Amino acid sequence: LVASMEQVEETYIMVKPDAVQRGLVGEIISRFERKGFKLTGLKLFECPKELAEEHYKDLKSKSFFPKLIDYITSGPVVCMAWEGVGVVASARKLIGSTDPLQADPGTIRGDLAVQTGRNVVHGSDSPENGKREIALWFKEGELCQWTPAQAPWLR
Ligand code: FUP
Repeated sequence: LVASMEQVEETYIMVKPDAVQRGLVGEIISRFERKGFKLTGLKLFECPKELAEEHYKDLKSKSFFPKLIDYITSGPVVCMAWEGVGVVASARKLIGSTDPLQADPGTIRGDLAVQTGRNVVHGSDSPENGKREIALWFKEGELCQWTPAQAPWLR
């Protein structure tokens, strides 16, 4: 009842190229699926340089920006949109700290990565950025608004 009064949010989650190459796509998707969020968009995608630069535009002045763009465009990524109450902050918790060596065990980065520049997954940092990034990475028609069936065997 309390949850139903709270705001349903959406977040953009991306499996980065290193994780695709390492065969971690299923492992990473399953973390969000098992938590109980709703998947509304999913695609394997080769990111153009211009899109990577737009996605990370707030980091343009950073010294690591060119390397970050090279990394994100180095191979296919898996783009996802997830929906749920509190999904933005919760997904960030599931993902863990930006530096995988600081990320807690049990988080995606804590369990699966060692380098900040190869930190396997992205998650939006605010509901506003969730909306912005989903609009940036997905075309209209690629997203599915669906209501999970109330499976009688679970009740
Ligand atoms: P996060 O929100 O955890 O993805 O972290 P940021 O938005 O601060 O950084 C975005 C990406 O930039 C990180 F995933 C990896 C890269 N980065 C570096 O390569 N070096 C840094 O010092 C910080 C970030």
